[in-house]
Amino acid sequence: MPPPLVTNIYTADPSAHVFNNRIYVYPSHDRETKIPFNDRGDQYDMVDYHVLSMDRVGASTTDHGIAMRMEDVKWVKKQLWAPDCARGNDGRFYLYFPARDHEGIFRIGVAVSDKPEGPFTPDREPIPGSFSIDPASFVDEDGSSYLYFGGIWGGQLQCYSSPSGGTFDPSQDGPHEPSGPGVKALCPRVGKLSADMHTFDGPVQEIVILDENGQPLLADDHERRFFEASWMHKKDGVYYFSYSTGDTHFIVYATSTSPTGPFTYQGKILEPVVGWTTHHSIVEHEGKWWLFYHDCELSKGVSHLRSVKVREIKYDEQGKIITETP
Ligand code: FUB
Repeated sequence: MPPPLVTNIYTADPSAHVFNNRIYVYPSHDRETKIPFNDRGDQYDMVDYHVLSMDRVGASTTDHGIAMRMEDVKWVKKQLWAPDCARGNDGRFYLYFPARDHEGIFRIGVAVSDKPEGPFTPDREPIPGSFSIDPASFVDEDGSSYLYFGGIWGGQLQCYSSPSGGTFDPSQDGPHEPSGPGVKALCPRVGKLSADMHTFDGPVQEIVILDENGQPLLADDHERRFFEASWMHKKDGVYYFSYSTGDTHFIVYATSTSPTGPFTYQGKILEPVVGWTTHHSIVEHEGKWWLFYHDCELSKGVSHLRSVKVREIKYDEQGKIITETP
């Protein structure tokens, strides 16, 4: 059983990247609260971010301390959820983070630093046209940058009237999602980032995830449909989009020849961990591929007190990821 990367704080939702040949991990910083548990996720009430880093997997992990505080982001009311970081073509580092605004609606913000470990200075407003949760950045080999995002239930994706957002229906906030025979699943969103990394370069699009027959995944297919925790990595020219299935607790993936899809469902990466949520990232370092993920073993199963871990993943000769069992 891998140990947590750090035990001085609870950490979750790890987004790992290699910058300057060092692994940097951008996690949520879980904390104890007295907020009652519910299916909106109110108990996940985080107020700052820490950045972790290490020379390589197995080496000691550095906790760089607080990289950004909620109180420094004027548009945020509460709940700093799963972040990610990208290096822009200008060499600066852009932290993307979701949080509820003063109307209780999740938006995605961006904050900037000259160093991968921060501290990060937030923009005054969220990214125009952003909504929902769990931003995951991806910089392609040609320098194009993308932000994948979205989450259902507490992540509010089901509240929106159109793929690019549209109107917000607050009555759908919480554990709601489409259902019924033949009804398509809600899908994550992707937006191309502008050259300055602060805005979307055009409207965001829905990512289509198809089954083995080329049909969109259905809403009632809870073992495969998208719930939250988007991640993108590219290996041997193939785009691997991975995500959590939420209430069935799997990390699964789909592949495409394009960063914007359509993607075809391929299988599971990680079986359920201890705890309700599961959230991950995949990164290559020193010739191996690493799965960063979290579980609740250290807190003995308290769902909002999670710890980030890492393990190697392997691919078969066809490029399929071999499923990991915690
Ligand atoms: O950490 C808060 C939320 O829990 C994340 O945004 C989700 O992905 C889930 O891990």
